[in-house]
Amino acid sequence: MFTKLLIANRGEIACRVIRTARRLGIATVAVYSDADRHALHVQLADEAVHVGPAPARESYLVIANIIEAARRSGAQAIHPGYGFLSENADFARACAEAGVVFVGPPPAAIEAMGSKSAAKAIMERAGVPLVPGYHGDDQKPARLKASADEMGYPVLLKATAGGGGKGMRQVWSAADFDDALAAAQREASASFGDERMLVEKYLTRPRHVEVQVFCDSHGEGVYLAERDCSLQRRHQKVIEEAPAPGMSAELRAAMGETAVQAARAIDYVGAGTVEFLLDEDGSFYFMEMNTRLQVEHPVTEMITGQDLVEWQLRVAAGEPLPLKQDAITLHGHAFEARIYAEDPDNDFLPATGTLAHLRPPEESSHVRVDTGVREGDEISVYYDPMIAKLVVWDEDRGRALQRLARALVDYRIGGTVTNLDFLYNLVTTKPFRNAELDTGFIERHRELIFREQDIDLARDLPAAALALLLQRQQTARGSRQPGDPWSPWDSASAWRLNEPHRHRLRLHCHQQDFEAVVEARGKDHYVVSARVSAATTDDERAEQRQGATDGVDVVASEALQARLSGETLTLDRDGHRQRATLARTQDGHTLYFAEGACHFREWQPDTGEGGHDASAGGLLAPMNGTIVALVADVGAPVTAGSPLLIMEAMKMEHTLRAPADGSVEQFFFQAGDLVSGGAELLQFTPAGEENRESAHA
Ligand code: MV4
Repeated sequence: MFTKLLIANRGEIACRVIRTARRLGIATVAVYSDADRHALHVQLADEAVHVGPAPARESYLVIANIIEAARRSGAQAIHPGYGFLSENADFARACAEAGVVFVGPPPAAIEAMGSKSAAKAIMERAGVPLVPGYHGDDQKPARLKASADEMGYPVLLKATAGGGGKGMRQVWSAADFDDALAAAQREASASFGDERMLVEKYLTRPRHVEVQVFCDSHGEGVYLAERDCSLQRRHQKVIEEAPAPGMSAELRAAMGETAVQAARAIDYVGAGTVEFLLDEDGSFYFMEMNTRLQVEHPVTEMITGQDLVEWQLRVAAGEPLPLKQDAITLHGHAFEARIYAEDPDNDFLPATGTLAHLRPPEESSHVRVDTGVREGDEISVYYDPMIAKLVVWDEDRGRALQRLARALVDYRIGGTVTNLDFLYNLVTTKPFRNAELDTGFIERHRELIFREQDIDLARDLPAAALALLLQRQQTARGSRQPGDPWSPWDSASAWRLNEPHRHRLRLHCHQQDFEAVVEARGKDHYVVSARVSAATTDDERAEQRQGATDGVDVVASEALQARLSGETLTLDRDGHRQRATLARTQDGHTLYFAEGACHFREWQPDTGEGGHDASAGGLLAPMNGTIVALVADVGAPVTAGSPLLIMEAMKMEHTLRAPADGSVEQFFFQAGDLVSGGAELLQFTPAGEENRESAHA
């Protein structure tokens, strides 16, 4: 077995391979680009070699740089992961020429499967079933049409040079064929420079079922069951599961043996995946073969109990397959959800940002998180915006699905847009629960999946108000130098002699402004009122300040108590206790409940100069810095523009001024404190608002 392995990849797959190598006592070498200098996979590896600038084509894809990294580090083998150079026959050859073992198939096998049409021809000769159709060289329209007429409509025109769904066109009747063919040829010529077509029987509701195969260098080959990957969007897999729902033992054996037969047809060695289209009548047809370990391999690992990277390393080191076919047993059901920084509400555009808040669900024998990022990492613009693969297992599909839904809710990510809500909505639809799977699922159930999430103001608003207040008090307590813990000046509870300790908060959430009044009674806090602030424009707010417009209560005053410990908010609603996680985000906060999340921020009344809410920087630290002096007295009236607090940042003094006539209710920091950019520094009450809530109590 190798003593040192170089991983020619990044992100979650690099971390995953390193994890297995470490378990096997193999030293690891990471490679990294400029953008990945501080990435998790570099930190996890024993050594790391810089291979070039951020763009993959200048670093991870430069064969010479990867080979040089192996030479410099003395790695005996290279694991390519997936993507990047994992299916590059030239790279596999370069490894062999450099005397480094390529953890993957022979270059010839990679090449054989590289062309979809050549692959189909090889499989046809090997007796592997293909979709009924015509793959011939005679490309005369009459010949192509005759094949369509013979197999019956609908048919699918596929560009021979196409792949991954590109260059496909459905033809539903003979009358449409000529025009459709001409259009498909034009597209193929424009896209691939090759207008050759193949004609196939169109399967209207196929499933994408792929079989994991493994072959060693001693002529042994096995299959490790199948994965259903039908849930795809624009040919990108979204959710994968194993085993495929509804598979009989006979069908599993038939597809598995056919997959091994396909692998043998190209003298395969290593981990491979044979993709089939599974028709509604149980017929299955070869689609393509992937000559690498796939992204979704963990679901196979979860139901077989095997570590496929360990198998790869052993086979690459010349060892026989760890198990014979009859020793491979399946137990339970597994799902994988791909968590991405992308915006499902904006055509799944990749998102950017910093992972300001990142709390994966707790891992266990039921929950596995394969990730390559940590809290605080930037989502790189140079690579695939995958945050993690969330993998769950349980005894059967129903229980595994329950685990998946829960784990998606428990996955807390703040600072960038993600597809978590989309995934949760998808896996909780009835058709998915009923395993009504086929490659058109997402498109067909789009309305259901993108259903508007119910806004639960009665839950969100009081909780957000309490969270904000408790978080402020927690910050104020945390920032004060240890003084006299009993000094009333040191209290953050806004205790007032002979008066209810009431706090007025202005929140913006679910696209509306709200005003809430919270009363502190001992260690508990009660939401006295929470109402929509009718003021939605600056003028309306100004008018409302004159008391001209009252909001409408969205929650009756209720005995909602709350406590905040760290990030955990415990809410007690008349004895019904629930927990939520509070996270700061770039422009406010997010409260994560079991059933969903609520994003909110504080807003300040309009002062006429814009910057109406705290998050616009009115009373927030403009950047990291140090508090120099508190220049206003708590409770003393000040006029708009008066200096309230001075802080030093970037070698300059910054004075925070009163946004309006009014007074400072509370400073959250003292002179000498370090504050981070965006931190709320004080609570300011505009003139005429001090006792407003008493009018409404
Ligand atoms: C098909 C098909 C239906 N009938 N061939 C899409 C890309 C490539 N892998 C093959 N694909 C398909 N070929 C026939 N004769 C439907 C698809 C297809 C598909 C296949 C697998 C996974 C997702 C898919 C999404 C759309 C269409």
